[in-house]
Amino acid sequence: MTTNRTFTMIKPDAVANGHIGNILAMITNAGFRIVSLKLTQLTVADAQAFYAVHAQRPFYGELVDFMSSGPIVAAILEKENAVADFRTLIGATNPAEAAEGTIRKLYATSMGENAVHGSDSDENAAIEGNFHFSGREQF
Ligand code: DAT
Ligand code: MG
Repeated sequence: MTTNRTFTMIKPDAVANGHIGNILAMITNAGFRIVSLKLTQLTVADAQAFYAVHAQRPFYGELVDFMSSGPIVAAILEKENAVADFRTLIGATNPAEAAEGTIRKLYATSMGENAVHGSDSDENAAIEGNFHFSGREQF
């Protein structure tokens, strides 16, 4: 089943580098509607839980430290085919491989500090959105 929502985070590198406005503009110009939005910071425990699927990977500790290192922007986004279209908009995980014009090509600094998160499935989009936002915060 395809739903029409995805979940994103503007990661600590992109927030620290002053890219919140430009990234949100790219997202809305690409046709996504903002369902939920906030500036927040993950605790270490939050980051460990959010990325639990990667717990056995060698970069997990680095990823958890980075994602809890400063404020992020969390958002739920709505658009037809949201998960796949948003992955296209952000580009490849490694910014060196990201297509021209993608958010990661423009704003990511490295594989680990790659500016934005995008859900990889409808199921995870719902889990991740509900991790950050209550039902009352989803418009
Ligand atoms: P994506 O964020 O494109 O869905 P992923 O789910 O495979 O990528 O990995 C989650 C995050 O972990 C990714 O955005 C950055 C970090 N990461 C992934 N592979 C990495 C690696 N080989 N070295 C360092 N960080 C990595
Ligand atoms: Mg992923």
